[in-house]
Amino acid sequence: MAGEPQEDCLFCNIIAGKIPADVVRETDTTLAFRDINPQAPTHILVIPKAHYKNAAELAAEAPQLAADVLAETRGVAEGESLESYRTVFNTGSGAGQTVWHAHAHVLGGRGLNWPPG
Ligand code: IU
Repeated sequence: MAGEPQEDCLFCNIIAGKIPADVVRETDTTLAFRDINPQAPTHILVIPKAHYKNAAELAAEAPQLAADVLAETRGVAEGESLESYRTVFNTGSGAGQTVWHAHAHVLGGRGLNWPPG
């Protein structure tokens, strides 16, 4: 059920402390940790602690939590002293989503091209 922890979800298991992660920030409702396969000098994921399968479901069912995630992307950027950065929510497999727990990528520390691939 949306919002409930999923046993087979990688990010739920990181939140539960069952799988280690390089955590950089935490609030009551969100967790931010370094991506295991960084695509930029800074590549941090911000996730809601409650399980929603992607940004679309999160925005529809828990808009305040979606706002918390967005606010934390700014916190991450400030914490990493990023003047320019990109926030990405891959939503759906066609857009490159591979982990089915909503997450924002915060990418920075190098120039980023537009449009993305
Ligand atoms: P995506 O938007 O669903 O493709 O992003 C999933 C991200 O999760 C991706 O950048 C992976 O490198 C990252 N990740 C991780 O940080 N730790 C893991 O154990 C696994 C994936 I699996």
